[in-house]
Amino acid sequence: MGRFYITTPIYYVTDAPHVGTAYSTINADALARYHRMAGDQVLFLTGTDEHGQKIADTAAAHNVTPQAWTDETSKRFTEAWAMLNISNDDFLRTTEDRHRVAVQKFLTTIYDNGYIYKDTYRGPYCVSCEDYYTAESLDDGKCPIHHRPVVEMEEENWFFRLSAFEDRLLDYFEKNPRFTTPETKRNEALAFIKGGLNDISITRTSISWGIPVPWDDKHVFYVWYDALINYLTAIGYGHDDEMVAAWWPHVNHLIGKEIIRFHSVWWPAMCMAAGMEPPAHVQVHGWLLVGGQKLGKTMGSSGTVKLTDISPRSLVDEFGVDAVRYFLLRDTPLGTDGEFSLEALTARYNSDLANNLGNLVARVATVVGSKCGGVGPTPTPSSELAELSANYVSASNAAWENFQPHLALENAWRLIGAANAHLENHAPWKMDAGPEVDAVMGDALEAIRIVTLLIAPAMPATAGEIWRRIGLAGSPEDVGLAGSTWGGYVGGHQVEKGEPLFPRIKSDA
Ligand code: ME8
Repeated sequence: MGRFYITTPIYYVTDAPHVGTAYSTINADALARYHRMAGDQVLFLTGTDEHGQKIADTAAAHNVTPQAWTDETSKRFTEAWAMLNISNDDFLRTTEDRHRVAVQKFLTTIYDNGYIYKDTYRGPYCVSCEDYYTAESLDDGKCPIHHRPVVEMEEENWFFRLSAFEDRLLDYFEKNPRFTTPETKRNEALAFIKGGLNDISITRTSISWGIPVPWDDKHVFYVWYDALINYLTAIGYGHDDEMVAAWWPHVNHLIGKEIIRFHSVWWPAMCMAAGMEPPAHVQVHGWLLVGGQKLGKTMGSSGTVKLTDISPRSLVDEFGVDAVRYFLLRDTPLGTDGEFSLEALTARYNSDLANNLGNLVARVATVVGSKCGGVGPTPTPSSELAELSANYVSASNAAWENFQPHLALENAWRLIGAANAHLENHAPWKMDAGPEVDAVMGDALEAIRIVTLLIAPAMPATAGEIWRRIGLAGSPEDVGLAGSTWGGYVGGHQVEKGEPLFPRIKSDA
C-alpha cells in the first residue's frame, strides 16, 4: 500500500470561493478519492491564507479584529467545500497556533543554517499600496494603481539567500524530471532559475498582521513565506518527526500556473535551506477563463462576468453537485487553460450525463424490469464487453496515476459507450424472456457496476446511487478498484428504476 499526500493552494480569504478555486479543489478531491479507492493511504490538505495588510485593513473597516474577520471569511471556504462534497482530511488556517509554531521553527532553522541575513531594502514606495515598486513598474514615475507620487523608502529587512540555491535547484530538476509537471511548466520554472536568482526580502516592519519573526520582534514574515510552510505544518513539522517522515516524500502540490515560481523555485530552496528534501511533485494546472479572461479576483467588477454570477453555489443549484464536478474535471485537462461557459456545461450535461450515462442506467433497469422480473442476472464470464472493460479500466487507472482526470473519465465514458452499443447490438427489448436476454442484461449490469467504480472519484453521490439501484450493498468506495475486474456482479439483486439521474436541460438554460 502506498501513500499519497495531496495539497491545494491555501486560498486568500479576501475572495469568496469561485469556480476557479473550486476547479483546483475538485481536482485534488478526485485524485484523493481515486487513491483511496486504489488502496493508498491518503492525506488531502486544503485551507486558507489569512495574513497580510489587506485583511487587517478590511477588518478595521468593519470594526472587528483581523482574527474575527478571518474566522468569518474562512468559513465561506469550509462551507463551499462541504457543498461540493470535498473529502479533505485537514483544513489549515494560517492563523492557527500550530502554524505559527511550525513557521517559527522552520524559519529559525534556516536562520541558524546561515541563509537569512539583514539588509537594507531601498526603492520607490507607494504609501497607499503599502508596497514597493521597481523603477520599471512605475507609471510615469507614479504608482501604477493610485497614480500618486511614490516616495523613496529605505527599510531594514531580513533576506533569504535564494541566490545560493541556483545550482542545487538545477541539479534537483535534472535528477527529478517529474518534479514539476507538465513539461511546459517545468521548462518555465527552469528558465526562471537559469535567468538568475536574487535574494528575497522575507519580512516586513510596515505590517503587524502576520507571524512574528522569533529573533526580531519588530518584524513579521512576508505572507508568502508563511503560506508555503502550511504544507509542513499539517504533517506535524517541528513536533512529529515520524509523521513528517511518513508523508513528506509522498507530497503532491496541485497549484495554478501563476504560482509556479513560489512552489517550484522558492519552496524547494527553502526546504533545502532548512535541511529538508524539496517537495516531491508540483502539478500545475491552467486557468479557467471566461471570454478569454482569468476568472478570479483581478477581474473584480470591471470584468464582463461577475464572479458572483458563477459561484459554485449557483452552478450546483442549477446542475447538481456531480454534474459540476464532472464538468470541471472532464472539460479542462490539468495543465491547460479552459474556457468556462454555461453553454459548454449544459452541452456536456446533456450529452455525457443525460444521454450516455443516465440513459444506460435507465434503460437497463427498464429491460431488467420487463424481461428479467426486476432481478439482475449474472454476467457471462467472457465477452467482448468484458475485454473492452478490462482495457478501459487499466487506461482509466493509468490516467489517474498521471494526474489526468479528464482522460480517466474519457475512459469511463468509453465503457459507457460500449455498454450502450452492446444493448443496441443485441436489442434485448425485442427478445423473449430467457437465458439469452439474461446474458445480455447480466453483462450490461456488470458494465454499469464497473462504471460506478470508475466514476466514483469524480461523482461520488451518483456512483453511490447507481450502486444502490443495481441492488448492491455498501458503496463503490467500500469495494475499491480491486473490485473492477469483470465478474463481480453476482446476479439475483433487485434492480430499481428510479427517477432519471440527469433530467435533460434545455440548452437555452
Ligand atoms: O494564490 N482558474 O491564493 P488565491 C483556475 N494564497 N484556478 C484558479 C483560478 C482560475 N481562474 N483562479 C484561482 C493564492 N484559481 C495564495 C496561495 S499557497 C501556499 C498560497 C486557483 O486565493 C488556482 O489553484 O489567489 C490558483 O493557484 C489558486 O486558486 C490561487 O488562489
